[in-house]
Amino acid sequence: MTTLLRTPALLVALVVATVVSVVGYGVEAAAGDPAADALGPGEVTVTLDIEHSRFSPAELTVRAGTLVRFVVENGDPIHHELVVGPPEVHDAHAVGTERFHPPVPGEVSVGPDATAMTFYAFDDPGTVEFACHLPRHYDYGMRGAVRVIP
Ligand SMILES: [Cu+2]
Repeated sequence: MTTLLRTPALLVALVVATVVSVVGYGVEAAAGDPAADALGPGEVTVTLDIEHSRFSPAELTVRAGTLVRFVVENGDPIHHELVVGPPEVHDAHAVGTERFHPPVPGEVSVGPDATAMTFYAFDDPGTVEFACHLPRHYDYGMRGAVRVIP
């Protein structure tokens, strides 16, 4: 098993398969323990699909101490971005004029029909918002939340 996990593509496939099965299970377990569908701790990969200016999934639960590798797959023919962080980060971007982002953890621009990636460490319990702050996208509903549980 250890040898197999050294193959990055296989590791990603395993993580994606795990996420899919966890999400599938989460529907049935929604009324139960919130920790049942939580990801982490450690490093996990989450694929965020963008379709019609919406993130999917729009809600995630991770355990404190999880480093999430966000793979953002933009299925729209327009630019989007993913900004993950505390309220002050979103406030700055909401009034900002940056259309493209340099590689800052938790912030990435993604072109039409393109895929981009960023990492974000969820260290403390709470709720961390993610969003696209291109003009009018946030108000349209292009946002989501990561619930961080102990
Ligand atoms: Cu957008």
